[in-house]
Amino acid sequence: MKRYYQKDIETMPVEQIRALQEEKLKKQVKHVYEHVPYYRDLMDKKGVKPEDIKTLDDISKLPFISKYDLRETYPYGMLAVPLKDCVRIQSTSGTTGKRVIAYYTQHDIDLWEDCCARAIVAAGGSDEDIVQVAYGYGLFTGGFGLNGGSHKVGSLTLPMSSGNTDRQIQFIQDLKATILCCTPSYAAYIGESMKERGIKPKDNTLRAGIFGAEPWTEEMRRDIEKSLGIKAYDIYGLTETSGPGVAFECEEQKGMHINEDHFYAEIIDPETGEVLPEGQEGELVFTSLDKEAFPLLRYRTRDLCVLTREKCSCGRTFIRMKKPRGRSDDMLIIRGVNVFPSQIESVLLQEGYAPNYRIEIDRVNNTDTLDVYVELSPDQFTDTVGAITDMERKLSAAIQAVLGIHPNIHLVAPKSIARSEGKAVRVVDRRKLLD
Ligand code: DLL
Repeated sequence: MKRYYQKDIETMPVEQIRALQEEKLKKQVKHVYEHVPYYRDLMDKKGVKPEDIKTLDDISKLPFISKYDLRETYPYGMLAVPLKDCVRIQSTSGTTGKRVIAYYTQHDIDLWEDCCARAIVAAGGSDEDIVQVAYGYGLFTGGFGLNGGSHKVGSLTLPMSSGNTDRQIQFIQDLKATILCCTPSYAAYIGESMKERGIKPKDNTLRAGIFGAEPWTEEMRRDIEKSLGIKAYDIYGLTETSGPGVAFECEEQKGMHINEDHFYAEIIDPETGEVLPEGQEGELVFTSLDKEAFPLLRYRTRDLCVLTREKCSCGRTFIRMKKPRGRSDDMLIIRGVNVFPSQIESVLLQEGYAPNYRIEIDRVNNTDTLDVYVELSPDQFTDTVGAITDMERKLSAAIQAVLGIHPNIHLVAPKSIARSEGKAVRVVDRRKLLD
């Protein structure tokens, strides 16, 4: 039996979705123009007025918003309602500059939690489930977002937050959790830790996982599914649009359905800003159609991906986004070649290594160097130098075949690479320190 959280909306005919989006867009542009002086100035400079937005396609007349604008308006410059109407603030970690502060009215929280509830139901969740939320709680949106969604579904919610892996495993075992929500890297770590404790995948009650907040490959998905004995679903979102739940996977797992009644998605050429046709890869841009407090119009996410409207057999009509390849600013240019960390991750897992690795880039005598530190599992570990050198050579050739550049591979001892309980940091680019 197919299950939806809000069937009428999730399976709405495409023409109806577009009509709904058009209605909401017109209202939203007016709301922002009237209440956010910063965006009004941007629109005035472009010579566009709310009345000029008559159809969905007119959205291309509107100016983009980027992280730059959020920094310029920090902390309250994008607020579109009186502060007293807001009930919550969430924020990004601020590792790449000033934090982004997102504010929510109760209506905004409700729609955000609905989005997360849809994701949980799409992953097979119901009021019979026990949902262990091991995303961080606090300013990060992961914990509270999935927590709220789980409540709406009526599932028994375990607000674990991230970390304390022993306790995570104990709760999975003792309380018989059925759905685990955390980052994919933390899921891999929990799977590894269970194995170390002699808990076999069939010995735990988990049957699904809802993992996101960082890029992860199909190989990583299979690895986690095997180690935890579950089906692993992807979930996407960002603080600027509310948090997790902007898009989610259904049982088909062929891309994530974007909650189009709340978010209008575009793909643009990151260089020119031109809107690209469906199926072409580019930068994902979101417009929040009905958020009240922090309604960003045409927000440039810097995430690179592809949209498709191909019919999905789950019955949902929402457009799907493929797994994002990473942020445009995650792309490394090494000796003139574009490299995404996810390409390296795919090869490592295909070659039978666990997803414990660190990528280091440096510049020596004006030439970029690429070093990949890959951890051996206890089964792979050997202290025979010849055997290690052979394995390193083989892995190096496999990565070179994909990237076109030679990496220096360093196979390192089990447990020597730090595990992640949240978003994994796997790249150290020392060139940035030199610039
Ligand atoms: O990571 C919200 C979230 C929490 C999503 C829990 C999913 C689950 P931020 O910290 O603002 O918000 O980071 C947003 O993370 O622009 C992407 O680059 C990346 N990201 C999020 N989900 C995925 C995913 C949360 N499923 C940024 N695949 C986004 C790839 C993702 N990247």
